[in-house]
Amino acid sequence: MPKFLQQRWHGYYTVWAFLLMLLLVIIVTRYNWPLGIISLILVAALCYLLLKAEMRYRKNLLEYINGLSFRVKRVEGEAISALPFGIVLYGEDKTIEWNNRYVCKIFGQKTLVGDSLQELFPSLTPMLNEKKEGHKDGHRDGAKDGKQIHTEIKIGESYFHLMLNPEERLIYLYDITDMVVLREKYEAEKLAIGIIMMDNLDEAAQGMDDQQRTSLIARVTTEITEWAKHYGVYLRRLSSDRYLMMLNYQSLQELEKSRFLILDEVREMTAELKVPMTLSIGLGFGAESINELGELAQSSLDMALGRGGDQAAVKAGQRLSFYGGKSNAVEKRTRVRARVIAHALRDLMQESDKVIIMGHKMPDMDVIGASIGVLKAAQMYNVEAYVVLPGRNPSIDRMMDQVQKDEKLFERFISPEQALALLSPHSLLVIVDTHKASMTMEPKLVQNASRIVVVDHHRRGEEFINDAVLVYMEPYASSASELVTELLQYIHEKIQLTPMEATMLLAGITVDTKHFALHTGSRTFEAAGFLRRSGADTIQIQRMLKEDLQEYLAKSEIIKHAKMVYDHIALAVTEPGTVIPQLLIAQAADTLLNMTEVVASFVISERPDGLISISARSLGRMNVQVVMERLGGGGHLTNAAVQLKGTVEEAEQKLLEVLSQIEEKEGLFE
Ligand SMILES: [Mn+2]
Repeated sequence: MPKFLQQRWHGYYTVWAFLLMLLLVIIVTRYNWPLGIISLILVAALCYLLLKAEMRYRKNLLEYINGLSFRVKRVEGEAISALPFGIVLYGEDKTIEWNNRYVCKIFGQKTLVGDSLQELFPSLTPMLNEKKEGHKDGHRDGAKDGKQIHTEIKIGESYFHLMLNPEERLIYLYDITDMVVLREKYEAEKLAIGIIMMDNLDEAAQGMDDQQRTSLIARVTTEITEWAKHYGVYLRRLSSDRYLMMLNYQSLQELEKSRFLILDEVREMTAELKVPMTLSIGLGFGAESINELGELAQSSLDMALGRGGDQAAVKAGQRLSFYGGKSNAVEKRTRVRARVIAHALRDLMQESDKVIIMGHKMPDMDVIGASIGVLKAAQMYNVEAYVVLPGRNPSIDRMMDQVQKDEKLFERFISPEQALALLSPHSLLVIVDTHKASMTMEPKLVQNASRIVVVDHHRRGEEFINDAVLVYMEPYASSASELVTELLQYIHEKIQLTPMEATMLLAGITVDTKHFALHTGSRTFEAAGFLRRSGADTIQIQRMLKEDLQEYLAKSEIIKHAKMVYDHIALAVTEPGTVIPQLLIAQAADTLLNMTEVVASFVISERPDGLISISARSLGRMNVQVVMERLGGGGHLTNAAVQLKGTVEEAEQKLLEVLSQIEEKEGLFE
């Protein structure tokens, strides 16, 4: 019996009362002894009765408490085994030692004792092993909250919240099926907004009369409407070539699973009608507000268009995925955009105190050619202009030798440090041949510049210079030099290129098109024609492109290791330890494309900086950009690359895995 019960409030007072009574009896005895004896007997009797009552009380209390704790114990056992959540105790060897009835019900077995924990909860295995290591470190002082493992598991059709206390080797299972079902329903019903755009309606419908145009739009619309109905998408026309899509997440997932078949359907259907037309789709999901969702959809559409159209871009929170994009960008026949951009660029240049031109790291002839073109444009308006060039590399060495002969031109080339010093708040930074800040020669210039212009022909990647004031990105174009050549024709009516400038621009086009073999559209030839008229020297370009015997031998060494995979893909992996400059790796991939049957080529080798480089090239029937993006790289539909850490064998392994994934899901070739 607890002490406080033994010392109940009247305990000591009773003793004092008896002592007082005894004192009174003594006093009474002194005056009248017979009365004293009687009162003594009475006091003794009272004391005896009181003691007896006290004893009886204690006995009853004890009996009562014993009975109560017995009942509590009995109910406790009953309750734990009948609790509406599962309890499992397991031993050191990870087998189950005890479980309550509820757990049996979950698994539909009579008892689980003796079963292995790993078998019952396979998803728990890694966490259990992790904890084991924690044990060795000597954290044995009780289960702190941080040490408990919380996870969600699915058993049969039900979902459970699993709480594991490794110190006590105890698992609790709460049924959260209702919550999960509700959550899934909520997720599935979340809104996604999208925009569909017919990429080239104006071009395709050129030369058609109203009736033909209307019937073309009607056919495409029918196709899109049926597709939308099938996937539960609400569709509304915004303008003659744009539609608004509203759908829930579940439909979005199904669309992504189908890999946006509508893109292929429309492309094939219109190709049959001899008016090749493609769609671009931008979808946004997972934003906080509907406004943001609309913005996401628009920026996804911009991405899809920026990458050449004929594809769908889905932005779901942080995730960005692309689907389709199997055809090469369609060349636009109108040059309206070139003129508009040229005029905007002219105005920007005239408002600036300086123009600083910068290309991508490891500049190639396209960068130098385009830079010299932009330089010329600035000079036409007497604006001070400079080209950033941190140093030379083998691919521009012979070109720069030529530039050096022209002193006035050569003094315009400055180092990134000089450029940073020259940059003022009124300067204009023109970035050519790339649209990624991290890829530029000096990213600090991008950070510091207040006004940026981007002129690029690469498909738009996720990283993008967002605050550029003017963006001229045309993935159909062969090269930045081609785009700059077009701009030059509109930027000043009396433009007169020197033969040197024309040669440099033409060299840029020649290199990026592999002598007018790849990505060459009618506008490429038009640009080349303009440059040739301005005195471009093709023999000199040939001299700049001449190869070094040692380089040729190194390239042959790579090509010697080539083998064919998936019938049409040439894959060359150099021997481990062979170090080859990036430029040669890329050139070897180019060369492999010349072989019969080859549709795409991949070259894997170690670079001088220790990284493993994969260069990928394609003739257009396969999208190597997607392959490289999955490995963390990027580029173009026909020209992409990635740098990896590790060994060449590992890189080859990773590449083959990605190829087999793509082959399984959507097929490698168009
Ligand atoms: Mn280029």
